Amino acid sequence: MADVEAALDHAGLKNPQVREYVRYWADLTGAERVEVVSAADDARLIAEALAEGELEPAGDGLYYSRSYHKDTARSEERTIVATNDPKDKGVYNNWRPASEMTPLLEDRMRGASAGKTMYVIPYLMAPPGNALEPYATGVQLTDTRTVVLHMIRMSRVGVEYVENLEDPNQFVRAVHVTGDLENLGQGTPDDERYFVTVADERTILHYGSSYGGNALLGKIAHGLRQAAYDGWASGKFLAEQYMLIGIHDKETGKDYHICGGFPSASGKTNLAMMLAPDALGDRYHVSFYGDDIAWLWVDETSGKLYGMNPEYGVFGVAKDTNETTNPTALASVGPGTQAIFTNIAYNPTTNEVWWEGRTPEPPADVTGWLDWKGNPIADREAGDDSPWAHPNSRFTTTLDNVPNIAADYNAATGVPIDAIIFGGRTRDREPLIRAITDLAEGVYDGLTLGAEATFAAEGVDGQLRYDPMSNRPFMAYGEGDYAAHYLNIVRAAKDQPIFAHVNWFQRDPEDGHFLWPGYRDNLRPLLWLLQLKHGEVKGRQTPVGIIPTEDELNLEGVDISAEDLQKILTIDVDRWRQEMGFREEHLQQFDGLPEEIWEAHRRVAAALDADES
Ligand code: GTP
Ligand code: SPV
Ligand code: MN
Repeated sequence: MADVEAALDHAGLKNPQVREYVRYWADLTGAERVEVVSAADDARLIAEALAEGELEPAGDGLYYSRSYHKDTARSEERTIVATNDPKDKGVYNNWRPASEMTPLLEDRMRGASAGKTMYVIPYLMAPPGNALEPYATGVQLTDTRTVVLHMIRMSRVGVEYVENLEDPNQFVRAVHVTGDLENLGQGTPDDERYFVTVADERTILHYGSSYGGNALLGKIAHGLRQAAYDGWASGKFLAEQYMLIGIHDKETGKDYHICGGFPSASGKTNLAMMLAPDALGDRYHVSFYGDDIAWLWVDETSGKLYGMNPEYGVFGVAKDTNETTNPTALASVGPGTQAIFTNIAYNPTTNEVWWEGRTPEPPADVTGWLDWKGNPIADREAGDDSPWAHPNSRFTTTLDNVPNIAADYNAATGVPIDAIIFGGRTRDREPLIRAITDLAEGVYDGLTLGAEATFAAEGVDGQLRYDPMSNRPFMAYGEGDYAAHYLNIVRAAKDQPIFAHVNWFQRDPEDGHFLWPGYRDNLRPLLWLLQLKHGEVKGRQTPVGIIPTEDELNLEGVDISAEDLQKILTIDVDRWRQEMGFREEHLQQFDGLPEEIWEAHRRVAAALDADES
């Protein structure tokens, strides 16, 4: 058995509550060794992972990893938010009683780390000194070295984060046990996996995966699910699957901040890394604060709505990332960045990597190339055109590597929020942008976000479904309470943010091409939104919000046909009337939805009925 005390002493970890927690789980999982890690251990851990074949070299200071082939995305079905209070049951949180889940997970984890090292990862999900720091400390335990390497890139890791806590017990206990991946029955009726957050005990118990949001517990389980629950229980903040960007206007010297939610694999990272289009680059600069999570609160001194990114890195979708779509992402995983690629195609002879959309065609000479499962491309049968990279393959890099990282991203204060946007992959109905100035209508719009699900979750790709606030997979308590809490937090702010719904993914029904070029050009509708907020443009009022007129939108240098443009700036009223019926059914599932949300729904429905255009 591991000498836990010696390992903790060696690391100088003194917090008695953390020590007791580590002792308990080392004993239960039967780990052979215990090792406390800090970010400074990265180089040594990388060397060990390379020596063990857990990582492979992918160029100067770059690494490649492959996950088990049935372990490549989050599992929504196996994810549960448990508490001790049945009133916390919602529609999407898969609520179960804590008293049922804790013993079940302990059974799965008992002895499951025999022969392995249990790594202890003290982490902080906040810029140091932030007002929400008391909710941001955690200690992840994991039996997988590559998980440690990802955590070091995605969060602030070090023993110092758990020493000198005001309350030594106020840290999230985040236990990750991988299990025997080849024998877990993933996706079958005998699925052994469980990804549980026991929210009112601030304990996370994840068993059966070493991939992404199933395994990097600081990120999704703490940063979104646990924090959403804490934010509600304390009445102090929101934790949302939002990107967060700054827009600097060099002409006026003003800075704006926009945050917003798109469902998984629907464009948050790309928007946050956006370069201004060439025609607008002299005037505007976009800076990156966060690409996946934002915590929002009302700042005590200014009374304004503030936001910050609790993460320290990017776990970004590789597919379609290239010099045109996202040069910033490529630079952030360039030579020397210590980035890790997962489940893309790899050539061990040349150490090159490739994914769909990296170049228009895959490498012509297939010699040495392996697909994401490790199978040689050269051995493929004729006609096998399955992707070389998994569609949910990703890159992992720290914020310091992102070329457009905001100068003040690490500041304790966070940034004031001017606008909140929602969007998703919606092939029809949703125009390029529609602005909403009323708080309840904005929250209503978020709650009725409908989009195509993506490969970021197992088995749902392409399904049209509602994804409230892009938080469906991360809901931690009842949706009615969630809506009320959201309204309360934002309403308390002195300057109200403007809301908007955006859509980069409308398609031509005939040939399927995207009507809007997207990527860098997405800055244009956002600039319009800020102008609208400041009364510089008026737009056109429709039953579902304010839409830009063609001449209000700066389209200098955009490649779009007049017909496509007209389409993305128009509302299909009949289609929207039909949508209202679906929305009503969707909202009816939620207990205790605030009356204000229903009123917003009825207002929009009545406006659509009255519309004669
Ligand atoms: P998660 O990390 O899963 O939460 O995803 P995300 O919302 O950060 O998604 P990301 O920005 O990584 O984008 C996912 C996919 O959408 C990538 O394949 C992008 O290339 C593609 N994408 C992003 N923005 C646009 C856009 O404006 N237009 C089009 N057509 N595709 C886009
Ligand atoms: C998502 O799926 O929304 C992600 C990636 O951001 S994961 O960390 O796998 O959840
Ligand atoms: Mn995400």
